[in-house]
Amino acid sequence: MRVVHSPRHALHDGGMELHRGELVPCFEMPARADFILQAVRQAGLEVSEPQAFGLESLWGVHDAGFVEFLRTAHAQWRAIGKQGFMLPSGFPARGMRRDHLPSGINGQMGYYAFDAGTPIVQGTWDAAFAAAQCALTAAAWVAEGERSAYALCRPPGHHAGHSTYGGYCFLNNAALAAQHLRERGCARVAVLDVDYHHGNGTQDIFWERADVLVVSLHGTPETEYPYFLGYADERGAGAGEGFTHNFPLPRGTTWAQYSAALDSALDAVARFGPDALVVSLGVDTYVGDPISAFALEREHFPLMGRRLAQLRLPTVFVQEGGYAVEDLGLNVAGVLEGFDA
Ligand code: Q9C
Ligand code: ZN
Repeated sequence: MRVVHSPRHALHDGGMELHRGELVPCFEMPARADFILQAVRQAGLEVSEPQAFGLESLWGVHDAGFVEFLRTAHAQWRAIGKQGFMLPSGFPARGMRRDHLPSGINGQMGYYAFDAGTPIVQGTWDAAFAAAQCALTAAAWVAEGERSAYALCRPPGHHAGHSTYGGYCFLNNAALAAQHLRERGCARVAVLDVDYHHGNGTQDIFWERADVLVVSLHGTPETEYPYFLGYADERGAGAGEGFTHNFPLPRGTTWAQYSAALDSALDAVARFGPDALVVSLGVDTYVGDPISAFALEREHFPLMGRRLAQLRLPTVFVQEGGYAVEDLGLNVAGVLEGFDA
């Protein structure tokens, strides 16, 4: 399978997040992509740079005002004399003006963000836009007849909604891939999200749509990020009712338990009868992950890839999370090699 990746990911660097009461460098760091790149090259996969898609390629998934905010946020921050990374410090909660966009940059951050762990730095927009182009390029390859492709995206995307960012995500790379496939002849597209965290952004984007199925397996939001979405009773609304499926699993979930839930998730995908599959590939389900609590071991990732291949669908893999940086490459390559085996 071919790999698409942009070195521009490295422009998103230098941000800090609040972790257990301390400001620490983000777990989502440039070295993640370096380790993955090394492992996929080691596995003999060919790596290319993305094609150029314009800003308008984002409109099918994201709100134009939100995109404009992301594109100009750091320049606005510098315009008020600030430097370094930007984090929001106030959010519109119950009883507040949720639909009013303040004119100042701090209020705008709180309006569009849903956590204080997703810093924007000077290079964030360029890196996030390059990651989106990687996902669109992988989708284009599959639309043109490739059996599968892997978009090595960084920053990740599945927490980013129609007009929201958070969870280290700015633009929803997997949703962009799914929308691209829809526009290139696939009548039905399934997104399967195996990242440890619920893909709340992808769910938000396709919530009322019957043409894109969203299936996510993840740590239960009762105790795990993003806490406020990803419960089993969320099934879509309007035309999209029944086209969202969530499989929340407890901390400590082992491969035996995970594998049973994966079977149910794959059944839901197969019943939908899609023309193509997008996999939101987070490997933060790994036992060694520093911010997650499942117990998957290295040998389980090729088994996961094998099971995904058994759907016999044209498949776009999009990189999401995974923070055990030194083991990340082998775990990702394990899924891809299991798929190709
Ligand atoms: N200080 C993805 O895996 N922060 N995002 C957790 C740690 C949010 C993870 C708290 C984790 C988001 C793409
Ligand atoms: Zn994750």
